[in-house]
Amino acid sequence: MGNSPSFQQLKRINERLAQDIIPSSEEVRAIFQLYDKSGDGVLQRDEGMVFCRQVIDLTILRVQEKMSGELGQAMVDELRARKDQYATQAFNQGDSSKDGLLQFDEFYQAILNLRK
Ligand SMILES: [Ca+2]
Repeated sequence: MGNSPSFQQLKRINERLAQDIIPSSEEVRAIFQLYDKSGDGVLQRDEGMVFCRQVIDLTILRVQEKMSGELGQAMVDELRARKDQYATQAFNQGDSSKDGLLQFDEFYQAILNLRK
């Protein structure tokens, strides 16, 4: 984890969201295109899951930054052990139209939801 261009971009956007800087649709589209390997303008489940696993990786980083001690470590262990399960949940939540794809508007909303 951590070194792919998409993850670096995601981390940067997340840091700016923490400062209440809302990314423009162009910025988010540039990241979306990194996940859209087939280039058809939507994220199929396998492409969307790459994004969702990175969202969990981001959560792990945040926990590591903000929580020390046993509780933080327990959360990190849990997130790592169940990463695919949490990523699947994130995908299903993000796919609000329930068609098994992440459209750009769903992706944009998922990015904005990183603020929570
Ligand atoms: Ca969808």
